[in-house]
Amino acid sequence: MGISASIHSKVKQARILLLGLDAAGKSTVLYKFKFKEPFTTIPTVGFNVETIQTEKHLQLTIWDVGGQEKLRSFWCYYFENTDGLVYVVDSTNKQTLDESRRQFQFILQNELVKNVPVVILANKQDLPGALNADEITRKFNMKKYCCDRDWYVQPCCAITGQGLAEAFNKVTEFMKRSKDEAIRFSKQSVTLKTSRKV
Ligand SMILES: Nc1nc2c(ncn2[C@@H]2O[C@H](COP(=O)(O)OP(=O)(O)OP(=O)(O)O)[C@@H](O)[C@H]2O)c(=O)[nH]1
Ligand SMILES: [Mg+2]
Repeated sequence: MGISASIHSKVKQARILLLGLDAAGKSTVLYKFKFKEPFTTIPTVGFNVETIQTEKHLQLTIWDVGGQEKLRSFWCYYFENTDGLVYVVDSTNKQTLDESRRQFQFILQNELVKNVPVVILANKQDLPGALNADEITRKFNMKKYCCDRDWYVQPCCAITGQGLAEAFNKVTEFMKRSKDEAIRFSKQSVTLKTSRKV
């Protein structure tokens, strides 16, 4: 886990997983963030993947996996080597919020994404009745279920792109922090091993 770089390249790579129920707006997020243009989506069967250079030395590979019910059992095949999870919620759809929360909490239990930082996108803020970030935070019981990792809830509108850059900046900041902590931890354990020998 953590941002990685090939020895031949200065550009670091990070793998981001974009999940959420069908029609939450994942593909709209992906293509708006990548191309900055309005995009007509169709329900994703399988996945879409795009690489986006967000900083001079950082490239994100974003995997957008279809969220229809029959496809959710395949989500776990994308978990390995994930550096950051961006979970998209349709903040207006009261009927699907409980199911979305259940799926989210199920993902968090998987060992392959243990401690992986999370950003929830509270999407469709342009529509009337959308729950705001505080309401989504409470509804998804973030303080309890994400107590073992960095997390953030970002309100957004995938159609206009509002909030998307902030969300991907946030997940990048978290990923860098967990990479720094991993380095610090491995240095500490080397120091401990060395001092034990003396
Ligand atoms: N009003 C509004 N509509 C949105 C927003 N984001 C997405 N949509 C619409 O929601 C519908 C579903 O969006 P998609 O991006 O295809 O949803 P998805 O999560 O990729 O769905 P699956 O591929 O089936 O998992 C589309 O009609 C989008 O135009 C938003 O922020 N506001
Ligand atoms: Mg899609």
